[in-house]
Amino acid sequence: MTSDPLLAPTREELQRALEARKAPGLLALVPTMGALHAGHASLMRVARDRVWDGGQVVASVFVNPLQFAPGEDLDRYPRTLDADLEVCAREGVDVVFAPSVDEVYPGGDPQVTVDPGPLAAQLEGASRPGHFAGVLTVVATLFGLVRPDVAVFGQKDYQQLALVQRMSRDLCLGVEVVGAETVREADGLALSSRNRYLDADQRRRATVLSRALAAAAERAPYGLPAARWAAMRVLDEEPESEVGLDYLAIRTPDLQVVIDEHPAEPTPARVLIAATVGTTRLIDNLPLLLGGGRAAVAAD
Ligand code: PAJ
Repeated sequence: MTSDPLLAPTREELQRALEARKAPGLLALVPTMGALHAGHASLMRVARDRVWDGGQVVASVFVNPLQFAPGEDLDRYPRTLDADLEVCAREGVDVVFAPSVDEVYPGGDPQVTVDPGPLAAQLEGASRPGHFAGVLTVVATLFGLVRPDVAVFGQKDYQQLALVQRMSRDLCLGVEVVGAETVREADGLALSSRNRYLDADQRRRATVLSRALAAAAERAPYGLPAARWAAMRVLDEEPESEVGLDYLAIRTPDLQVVIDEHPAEPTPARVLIAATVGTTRLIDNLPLLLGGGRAAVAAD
């Protein structure tokens, strides 16, 4: 049923590919930096389901220099286009936009960029200044080039998802931003292109992130301190020399508000974690229902 996607390395070829396959249905975009894994593939399936038969799915594969700080892994970030095209073909992607840096930023770094606002200075942004300005600038550029109706992002990068949703809303870009569930290894580790930097010992320890989040989610009905304490107990089992906690945060689902009181009613929230395992920085998050006590647990 599936055929090979059209590969478009330039803006012109992208436009031609979109024209050639012009369909009456919706157009969905899945932006990626390549090195595609089952997490990315799941986004393509969500996109396919969202546009259904009449529509088309575009995936972009572009390692965006603007979102990497000096000293980060821009140079060693894995580039695996042939394997990526196979994943896209399997998932029924219609067009793969895989441009060079010059193609996306023809005049060098853009003069006008997206200011991602106050949320971008917090959580991930606190240790990666400029990161979200780079992300939102390339996402806005991709939205301009592809003009999708729908764009699919992973909940794995929850703050990125929240900021892209906010950008589309605040700047009236007209793109529906859909968040897809995190795909995990059997032991709970969230799939990430950066997991390949972990050696065997670090790979074993890396499950501490998802275990800490699961512990927090399990204790969340008993309130904020119980949730935090449960997560910290899991983290404390790992030596600080091997696992360095950056943050463990509990916020409202839109990430705008830090929750610091025990809610009387069961209240949806998000728990987010960032930690460095060896030299690799990993992030993860889970939804949780905070407060409500034993009744909330029993009702589950
Ligand atoms: P990248 O890290 O390649 O991720 C592309 C998309 O895949 C993101 O929306 C991310 O949240 C999602 N993703 C990654 N791991 C996932 C997992 N385990 N389960 C579900 N989805 C997962 O995020 C970026 O690229 C870039 O910042 C980008 C948005 C492309 C802008 O350059």
